[in-house]
Amino acid sequence: MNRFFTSTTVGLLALGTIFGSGEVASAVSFGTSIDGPDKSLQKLLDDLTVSGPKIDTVNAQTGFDLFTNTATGGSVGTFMFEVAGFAPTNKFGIYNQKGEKVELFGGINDQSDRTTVDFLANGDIWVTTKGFAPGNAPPLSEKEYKGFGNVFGFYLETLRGTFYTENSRNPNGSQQAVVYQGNNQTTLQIAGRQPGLFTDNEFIIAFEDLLRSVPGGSDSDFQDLVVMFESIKPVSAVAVPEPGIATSLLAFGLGSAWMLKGQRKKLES
Ligand SMILES: [Ca+2]
Ligand SMILES: [Ca+2]
Ligand SMILES: [Ca+2]
Repeated sequence: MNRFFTSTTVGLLALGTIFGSGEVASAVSFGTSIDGPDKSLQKLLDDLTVSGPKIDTVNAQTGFDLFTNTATGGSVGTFMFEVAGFAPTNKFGIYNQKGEKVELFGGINDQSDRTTVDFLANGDIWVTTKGFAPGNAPPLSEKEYKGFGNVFGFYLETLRGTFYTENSRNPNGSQQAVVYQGNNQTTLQIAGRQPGLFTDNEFIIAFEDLLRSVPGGSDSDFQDLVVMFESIKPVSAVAVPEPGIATSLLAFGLGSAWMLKGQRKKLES
């Protein structure tokens, strides 16, 4: 391996570290919710805020799209809310890198319902789900999934298709979810639950259920199905990068590739 190839690899690896799955994350623009002007994701999260700074739905977007478990080897998810005509049929779950989906909440589930995922050493996972008031309160269910592993993203399944936290898996690379990380400052109270501090191992996953890349096809309100998940850690993808860093790394990568091309020509001639 010559040094030109090495520098190209380093440059591209650095880019990969910044952008995770290789896509450039940027803050998404919200549209006006068809559910009403007082039903924006910002307003709905403000309504759950007991104390501390409000969650800034625009500037606090993280760009995280893949996660793994933390030391407990288990995670809890709480259904926060869903404001969508498709709510009774929308489903929420996790998927692995092979694209295998595991449903955590079905159409019957709604606010305050809970799911747990146990990540076992052999790669199997156990999922238990229980409903609580308000809204529907379906009974406890439990299921085992073989060989799922412990690196996963989140999906929203609708009657028209499935959307993923990784934009690259969505039609036209459309961004269909925004993700917020706990700030250790804001106290939130989910309907039916005790209030508590939004800690930094907790994440809010907020989905839009209409494909946004179709002009006029989506209201981009991102409150169609919203879940908080805890005891998870982002993998590879990191927060929205500073444009300067991204540009200089891209320049470094391209520059290295250009040098590599020159080196190849030299060898051929
Ligand atoms: Ca909605
Ligand atoms: Ca419920
Ligand atoms: Ca929507």
